[in-house]
Amino acid sequence: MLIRHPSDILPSEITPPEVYRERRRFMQGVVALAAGAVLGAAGDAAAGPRLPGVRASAYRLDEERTPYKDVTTYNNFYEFGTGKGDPAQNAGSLRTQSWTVAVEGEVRRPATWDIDTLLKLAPLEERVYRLRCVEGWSMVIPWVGFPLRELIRRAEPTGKAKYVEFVTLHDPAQMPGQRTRLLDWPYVEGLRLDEAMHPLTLLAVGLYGEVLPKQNGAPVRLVVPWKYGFKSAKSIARIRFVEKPPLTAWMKAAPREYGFYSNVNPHVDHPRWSQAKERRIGEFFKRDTLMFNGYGDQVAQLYRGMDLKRFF
Ligand SMILES: Nc1nc2c(c(=O)[nH]1)N[C@H]1C(S)=C(S)[C@@H](COP(=O)(O)O)O[C@H]1N2
Ligand SMILES: [Mo]
Repeated sequence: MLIRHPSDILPSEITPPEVYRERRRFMQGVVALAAGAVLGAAGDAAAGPRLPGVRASAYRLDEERTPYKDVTTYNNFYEFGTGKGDPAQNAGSLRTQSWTVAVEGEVRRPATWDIDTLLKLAPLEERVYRLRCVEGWSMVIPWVGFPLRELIRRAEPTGKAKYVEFVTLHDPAQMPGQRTRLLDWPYVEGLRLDEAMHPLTLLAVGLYGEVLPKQNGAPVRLVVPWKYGFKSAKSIARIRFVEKPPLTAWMKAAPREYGFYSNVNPHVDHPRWSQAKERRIGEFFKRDTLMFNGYGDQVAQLYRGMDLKRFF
């Protein structure tokens, strides 16, 4: 993120809004999912173990899904290197077996979830979301997971819980990037409690119907589709409920460039580049970046009365 500069701006394209109201397509999707035919139909060569019992959801987009190949070979995961191809190349050293997620802090029921129990915490659904990286590229990814609020509900936050902190595994033996001083490890992200409770906020355990590839943040990662991609912390080991806004890894590294909120906003430029447009991976022409990444109808009310230039 600190290194790459998005290039020139090209004429706009009009991005269609979400069409999950489009009942017909939705039903087609349900049938396709039930038949397990979605991957074949998309021509995507998914490689990993399938996740059983994944339901279709109403979260669908009338936009082409980014091919599996691109989703799993063009990544940001600095624990495994800064090149886009590095995570796919190097994440093999991550051990995702016997993984646990500690839920702690201002909760009545702190717990340590092992990954198998976590997978059964709520029904798994497929949700197709846009992902907009702060660097100026975007993808459309069919995640598999469940709303984070399902986990939060079970943890029973106390009245003091105002924010949620997400902490990636810290183990330089498994994550070679953590032997560098690129960031102040471990990777930390945060949300306001109401953002974390929002129905769009997903705890993802898979994509394209299969177990999450390591380079995409196995075994469990956050997906917050209306915020820049870096808010969606990968390979989460801790979820901590706190009173004060967490100091995130990117805020520590470059406080002028990365704020706590980091909502996708075409009207608030990064100090070093415009955020008005984006390049969808696989496309040639840039398209307009949408306010809240196109999820404004669902999330704008979270920020009513806030100056989003100040709270960037
Ligand atoms: N732990 C960790 N999480 C991370 C990152 C990272 O470097 N480390 N990169 C972020 C960034 S900048 C983006 S755009 C997304 C990319 O997710 P993807 O590779 O699955 O598309 O992951 C985010 N989560
Ligand atoms: Mo990003």
